[in-house]
Amino acid sequence: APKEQLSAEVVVCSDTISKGEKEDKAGKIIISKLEALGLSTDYVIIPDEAKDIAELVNTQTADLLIFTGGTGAGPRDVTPDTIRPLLDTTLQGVEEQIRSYGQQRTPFAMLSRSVAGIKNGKVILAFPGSSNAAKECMDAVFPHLLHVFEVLK
Ligand code: MTE
Ligand code: CU1
Repeated sequence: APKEQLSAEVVVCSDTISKGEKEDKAGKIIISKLEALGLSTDYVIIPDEAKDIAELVNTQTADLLIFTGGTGAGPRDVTPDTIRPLLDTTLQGVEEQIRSYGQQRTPFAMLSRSVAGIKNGKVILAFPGSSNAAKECMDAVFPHLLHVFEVLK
């Protein structure tokens, strides 16, 4: 039987982009890659605020929720710290894949605290905010990550 279309929500976490001081590139790259894979997509920009991030994780209805930004080591980088305690399961191998793929391309990838896990049967990812890093993280895990939806049914 033909599979139902999977849905994704892309969340850009950035104080500067949410204030309109900078243009989003990473979120748009993620969207275009997801659409090329046949997913339906939605898009939102939020500041680097734990409250906004947690609300999205807790009320998530799309099959896949991808955050971009706030994974670094700065004082406003709260995306991983907020998401991780809310997850039901960590997809540790997916995190390892993101890190090894990145580190084969730039040693700076060691500074990302990317997250992959499951919450209420939905897949949650947190990628870095630079457009090149977001592109690399997408290439690292897709299309093979989509197999998780066969397992989650
Ligand atoms: N991961 C990949 N694959 N490629 C990259 O170029 N850049 C890193 C890292 N992860 C990078 C990467 C850099 S320079 C930083 S500072 C961290 O992600 C954190 O990014 P963020 O704070 O924008 O989320
Ligand atoms: Cu950096």
